[in-house]
Amino acid sequence: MSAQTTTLLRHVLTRKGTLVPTGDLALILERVEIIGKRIARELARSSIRGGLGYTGETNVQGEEVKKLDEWTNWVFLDTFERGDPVCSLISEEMEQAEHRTGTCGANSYAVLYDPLDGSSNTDINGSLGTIFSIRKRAPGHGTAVDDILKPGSEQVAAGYILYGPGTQLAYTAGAGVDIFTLDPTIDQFVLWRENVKMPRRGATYSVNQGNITKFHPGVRKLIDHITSRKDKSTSYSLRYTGAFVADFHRCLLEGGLFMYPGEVTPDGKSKGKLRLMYELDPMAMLAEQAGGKASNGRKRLLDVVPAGLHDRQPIYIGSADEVELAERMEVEG
Ligand code: AFP
Repeated sequence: MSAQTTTLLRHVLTRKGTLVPTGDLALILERVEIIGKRIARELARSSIRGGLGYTGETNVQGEEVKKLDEWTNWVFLDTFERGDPVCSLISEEMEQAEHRTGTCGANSYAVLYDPLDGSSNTDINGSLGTIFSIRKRAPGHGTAVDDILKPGSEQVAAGYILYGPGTQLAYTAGAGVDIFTLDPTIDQFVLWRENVKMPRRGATYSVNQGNITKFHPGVRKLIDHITSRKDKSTSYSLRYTGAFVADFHRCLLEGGLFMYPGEVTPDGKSKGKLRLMYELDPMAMLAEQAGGKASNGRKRLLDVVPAGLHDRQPIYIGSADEVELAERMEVEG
């Protein structure tokens, strides 16, 4: 370990201007860090440990559950068993919140999370992620979670862990975005980039273009526009991994646009796939903290008020220029 190495904990303890008091943030991120290490280690060997494939169950979203979805969700519950100052765990994989009632005091937090994002990639050794969002619980609220059903602008911290060739953790607590790389030789997340800024314009776009016939005409116009640029300086390349974390990570570092538009249903309404509170709000906070933007096509995502914990929304996220372009094209009808 070099004398210059800054571990995640050291960094959190010295970071100024965060929305979460340093002590609380350190306690929460120390747990998230353990979760990241546990999951990274298991993913690396899951193919030879019988960890791939489905459980045979469906989750609250009506999707088939993979063994790793179930296991990673359990890792959160287990690691936050003595959660102080985290009192509530709210997961994409669970219908109801789980509470650590002993710790639901005046100064407590909820962690909302997608334990394994991009789970279609598990069986092909593709990139995967974990997304987390931290919200302050309102004083006096025990197990009712209506205090959590607030816009994403109420988040006090958010981040993700990307399991790629290397494992990286990005987070913001309202004072910029910092990225750490897991150094396996010392089993520590080490600071890699501080106060990351997303370029104002990027050269890639990410979308499941196979769904194009289901999108609103505005989205098709946007894709036509993006794919019709002829000169190298204004044209775009398509990049899509099937894992939001991996695609967003590219946008964060190099700029560009990630979108998951609403699909127009037979009644003419458009519906997003990605989950507002577990996936979109945390990434929107990171994007804005890095100078980028996040929209549902009509308004700033962080202003959208959820009606329920498992709400979905369309998303256009990334460089400010591309997100503004999407909004101008009236992508959501
Ligand atoms: P899971 O987390 O349920 O695996 O879903 C992945 C995801 O929410 C997001 O990570 C991807 O960008 C998107 O769905 C992929 O969806 P499509 O397969 O429909 O393109």
